[in-house]
Amino acid sequence: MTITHSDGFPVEPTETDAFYIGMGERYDAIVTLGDGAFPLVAKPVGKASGGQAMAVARTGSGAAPGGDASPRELTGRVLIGSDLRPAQAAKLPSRRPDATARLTLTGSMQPYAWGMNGAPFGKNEPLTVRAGQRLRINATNMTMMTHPVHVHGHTFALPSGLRKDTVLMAPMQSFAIDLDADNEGDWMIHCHNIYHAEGGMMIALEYIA
Ligand SMILES: [Cu+2]
Repeated sequence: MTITHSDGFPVEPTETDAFYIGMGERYDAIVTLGDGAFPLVAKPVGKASGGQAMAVARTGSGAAPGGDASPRELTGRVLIGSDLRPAQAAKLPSRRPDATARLTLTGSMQPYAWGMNGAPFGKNEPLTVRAGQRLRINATNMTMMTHPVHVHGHTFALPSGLRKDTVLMAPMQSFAIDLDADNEGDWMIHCHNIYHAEGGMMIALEYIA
């Protein structure tokens, strides 16, 4: 398949066998099918059990694949979305950041407690920005799990220029994300695994005068 868009923004079309998608991420893919009935399968990452989701794409006659079909592509080239390259039209205009903020993902399964910047939502300090600023958020995942980080009200650019609104952060991974503060209000930044967000992995982004 060929990935053409990430979170609605065009990317340099990229061929892959499969891709890793986090909660809240969206990808557009072009799939070229032969003649028959084919399984489209999603499996959880890092779980020995838990089953799989499957759809059948049919272009011709023949028996449908069974519910346990496991296409070999799932163990082929598996794309991580943040490795995609942006299409030119998706890039933010080049600009130095006016302000920076720190965003650290913290917490663990034992005890089951998640936070941002060292405390759960409600006890952590909101990030702040002024209208019109380019804000650079230096994000670090200090946990041993992967978290899909989602920003409300804005989209952001990774250092590659890739434009997204939700990005998977691997354990101990860091990167800067840049956003233009062009949507005044109070917004949430949260892990898109909602059970983590409900456990405290959220922080506010507030506009100040
Ligand atoms: Cu999470």
